[in-house]
Amino acid sequence: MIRFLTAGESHGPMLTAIVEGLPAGLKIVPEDINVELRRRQQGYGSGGRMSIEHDEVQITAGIMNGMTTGAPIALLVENRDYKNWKEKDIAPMTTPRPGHADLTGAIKYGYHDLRVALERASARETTMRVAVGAICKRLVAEFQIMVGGYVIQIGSVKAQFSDRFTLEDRIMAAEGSDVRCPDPEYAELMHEEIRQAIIAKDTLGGIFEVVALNVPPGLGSHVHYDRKLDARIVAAMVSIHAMKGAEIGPAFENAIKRGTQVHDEIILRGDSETLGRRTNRAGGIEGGISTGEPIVARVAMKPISTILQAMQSVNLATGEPEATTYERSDFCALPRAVPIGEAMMAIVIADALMEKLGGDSMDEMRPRFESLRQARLSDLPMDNVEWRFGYQ
Ligand code: EPS
Repeated sequence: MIRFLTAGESHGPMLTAIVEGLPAGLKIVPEDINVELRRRQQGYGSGGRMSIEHDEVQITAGIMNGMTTGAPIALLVENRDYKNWKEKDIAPMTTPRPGHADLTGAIKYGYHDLRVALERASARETTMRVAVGAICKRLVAEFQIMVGGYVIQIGSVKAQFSDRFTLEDRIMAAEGSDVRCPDPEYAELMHEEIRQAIIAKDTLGGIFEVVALNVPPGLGSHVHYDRKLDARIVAAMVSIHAMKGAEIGPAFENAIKRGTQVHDEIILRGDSETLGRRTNRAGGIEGGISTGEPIVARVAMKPISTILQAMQSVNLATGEPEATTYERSDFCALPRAVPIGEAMMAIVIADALMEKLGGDSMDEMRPRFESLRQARLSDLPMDNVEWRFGYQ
């Protein structure tokens, strides 16, 4: 339903996105997008580039007087660093960095200078994902759906949160942390972990969680692989630069437990009418369909592959073994990765919501949202004698 494309290179003149499929009548002002762009630029462990860029969006199509028209929305963010690079006469890069797209990009496209691959493979591209995600966040917020995230692990420092620390409170608390970790004690340990990595001229990865709250039950589907909401979320997360794994809920922890210790028991709430769950180890999705519980995705980011220290490689021009040379980069991008994960979650949820509700305008979507079937006994008629299982 919602399609988007991004274009642009890391040090080219600008980044562009076009997003299509949003309804008419959604209020959007540039500040809605700029807030998210700023969040993506903050965090301890960044390299020098973030002091050059001050990302600000220009909306060039699809929004009139602060309201979506239903037409494709075009967005543009300038690269301030472009002016520093356009005059530069940079020697071709011929020694690929392990872990980056330098070598694989060159094998695939036949580049003679590895810089051509890295310019597009750079995580600078995520600026536009965050811009598109900001619009999708606005859309889902109209239906009280909130998307947020926080860091749970950096390097070897793994935060443990009490169950009493609600997801909403974690999201709020993370906002005040320069490592985007909601617990100040763990945040300090993570900060120190990054500081030590910087001293050691190395990089760090980690794990963050992205959550979507107040998602109605019934988004996604069990009927086909490409309609499953969990599959769509995992694919969206792993499509982000340096993200190598994603799970819905504590999937890998669940894998080593018994079924009775994993599945979320179904209960009747106090009104004896609404169905609920005692726990949410399924991460808000069963059978590829949202349950109505919070959707929780955990995402694993590898350490950034541009490293101050040299790593063994081969100079493709000379054919000789050669160590990599340093390129400016971030040391740890976990804090900055969270808003990107949120953007991808918002895009998937907005897409699934549009699919469920249909409609060309917000006015059409609202009453349809109100009439969605809920996890209530009265919404689950089991009394139709004609509509039964059978293969006749
Ligand atoms: C990146 C390398 C660095 C990062 C960049 C991603 O850029 P530069 O080579 O200009 O120092 O700062 O990320 C961004 C520019 C950004 O906006 O996030 C890379 O190679 O992936």
